[in-house]
Amino acid sequence: MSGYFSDFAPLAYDPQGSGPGFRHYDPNEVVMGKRMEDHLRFAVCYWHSFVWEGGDPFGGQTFRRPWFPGDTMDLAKLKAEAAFDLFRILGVPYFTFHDHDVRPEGASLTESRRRLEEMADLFETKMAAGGPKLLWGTANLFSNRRYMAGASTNPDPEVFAYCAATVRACMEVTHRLGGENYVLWGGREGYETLLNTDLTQELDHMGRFLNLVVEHKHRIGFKGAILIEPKPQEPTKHQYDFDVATVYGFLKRYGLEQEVKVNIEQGHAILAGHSFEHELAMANALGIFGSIDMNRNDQQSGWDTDQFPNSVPEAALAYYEVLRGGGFSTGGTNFDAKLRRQSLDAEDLVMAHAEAMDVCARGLKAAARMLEEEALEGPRRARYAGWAKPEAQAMLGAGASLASIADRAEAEGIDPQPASGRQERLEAVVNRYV
Ligand code: XUL
Ligand code: CO
Repeated sequence: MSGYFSDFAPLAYDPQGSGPGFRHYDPNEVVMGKRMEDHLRFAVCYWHSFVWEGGDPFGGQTFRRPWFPGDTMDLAKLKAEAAFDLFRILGVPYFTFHDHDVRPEGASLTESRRRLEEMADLFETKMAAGGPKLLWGTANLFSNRRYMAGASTNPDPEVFAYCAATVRACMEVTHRLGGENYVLWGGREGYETLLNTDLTQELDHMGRFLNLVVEHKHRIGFKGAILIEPKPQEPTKHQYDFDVATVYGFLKRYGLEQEVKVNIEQGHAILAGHSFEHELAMANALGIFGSIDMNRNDQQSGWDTDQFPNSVPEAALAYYEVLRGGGFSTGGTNFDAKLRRQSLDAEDLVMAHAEAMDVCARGLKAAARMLEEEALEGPRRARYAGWAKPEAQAMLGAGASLASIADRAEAEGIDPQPASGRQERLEAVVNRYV
């Protein structure tokens, strides 16, 4: 126990209460035949909650935490105590971390690995004593200046090798801790200017690196999913993992579409000019849906603001796509979310998560009702009903050709009649549920 959250007992489902607790998230409530906890699979991230100091481009640290600056192993252990205290108070089933969040970097690669392993020993004890499980681990290949020009896409091959050592250490610790996924977010995998960039070479290096990661996964017997997290820009001007469709094209090109899935973040979808539900639906359509980072952007800022989810309609449309695709398997709902820099207190950390969990619970329940009552699926099916007819199916079959279809169309003198898409009425249907 760190003492940092000593004002808080574990939060309970307390629908009528006014103190700290959940108003809508009851982990045991059964929704579409499954406990809510098992649907949502909440995870708290280590980095924004325990590492971020509250800085912005105009000013530095606003938060004061007893474990800052976290640059010794003793402070890293104090931070871990606080992190596991918060996990216990929230009752979340999972957490997520970067290597960089949990241990100070050592003087050499070997020392960095040993420090990570030492922290994993502590995590193992805490996890065995009823702590949360690991949703995913990941390596920070973007903060240190060595990654300034890229990680696996760096023009310097020594950086590629450094990344291999870092990712191996982090994958192996993730495996040891029973992690259910391993995430790669290409924070510096992109370019600032085409004037100095060999795009072809950088993409090939990234494809090779990801193949090496997948090979290593199989070599060590890691059964979790490897996930890429798309983002269009920030920190680089153009990131290679721009959005779900771009990642799919990349995976196909490097023969990895059966091996790698995506971790989709709401804020990254917004930056890419998409809605969150678009990215989720696209991943389901392409068969690469893995997990979600449930943090939104300010719609006006054009920047990755990583806010806690606070809109029930947005959450409902997101979980609608998750449920429509069959729900999470190895994935879950990770709050890659940070407090606003004026939210200084331990209470802010606790309640931001608790209220976000309530928003997700409301969204999930609304989504489940829309699905169960076929509020959208009925009209959707009706819209495509013509495709159930044998002559329609025949056009998609191997026996059809453009000419055979054209001949039939002319012979029958077909004259298609447009039907209403009923968009406003469907929007009104959604509003009845949220
Ligand atoms: C950055 C981001 C990362 C990844 C993990 O925008 O989302 O925190 O989730 O590296
Ligand atoms: Co993220």
